[in-house]
Amino acid sequence: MLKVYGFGRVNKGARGNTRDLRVLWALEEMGLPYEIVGMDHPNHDLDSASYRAVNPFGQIPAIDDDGVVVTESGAILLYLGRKSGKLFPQDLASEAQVLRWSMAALNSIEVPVLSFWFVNLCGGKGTKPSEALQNWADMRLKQLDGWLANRQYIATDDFTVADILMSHVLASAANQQLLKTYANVLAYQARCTERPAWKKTLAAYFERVEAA
Ligand SMILES: N[C@@H](CCC(=O)N[C@@H](CS)C(=O)NCC(=O)O)C(=O)O
Repeated sequence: MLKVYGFGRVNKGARGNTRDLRVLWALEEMGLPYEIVGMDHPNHDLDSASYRAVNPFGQIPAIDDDGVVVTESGAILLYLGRKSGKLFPQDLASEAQVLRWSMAALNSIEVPVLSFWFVNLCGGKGTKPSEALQNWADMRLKQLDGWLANRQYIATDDFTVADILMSHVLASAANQQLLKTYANVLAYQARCTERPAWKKTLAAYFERVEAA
């Protein structure tokens, strides 16, 4: 049985925003069976030698699919898409678009959004570095808004794993009030998160994961 290492207990600020949700959402969409290994973050479960053997970075998420260990949410989703044949196109040209937009989500968008969040968290709010990071994130989001003007989904005409990655990264941007003016991004984000599989995944997560 496919094992998903996700949070069982996590600090209340992170609860509902963690990257194991990307994997759980994909599995729900794909209808693949799995079991969750719930990790207690405040109890330092991620620092244990046994978990470091799974993920040397000591981070969530990770999967163990009958001995195939994969970490990094993007790599996991691409693996699951390939394995299930769902949310992942079969032709090379469309597959290239899914790879392209998965990378864009985790690199071109997540890096500035996360950097802005981190600098502010470390006391940098209102400083020049914070302002510069906000401008960087804003530039990428504006460009993304243009791309989404006539598109339902980010990579192909259908919903793919790239949409799970992009819409989850955009949720962090929304939490930092970075999305306000971008109508196409907002409509896209709503389109993705209105999906029953996302709602079911989030409800089950809140039922299961304890706040610390
Ligand atoms: N690049 C990784 C980042 C994973 C990551 O940052 N995970 C966070 C939770 S969302 C984590 O495990 N944080 C705990 C820690 O670093 O101690 C991915 O996309 O999977």
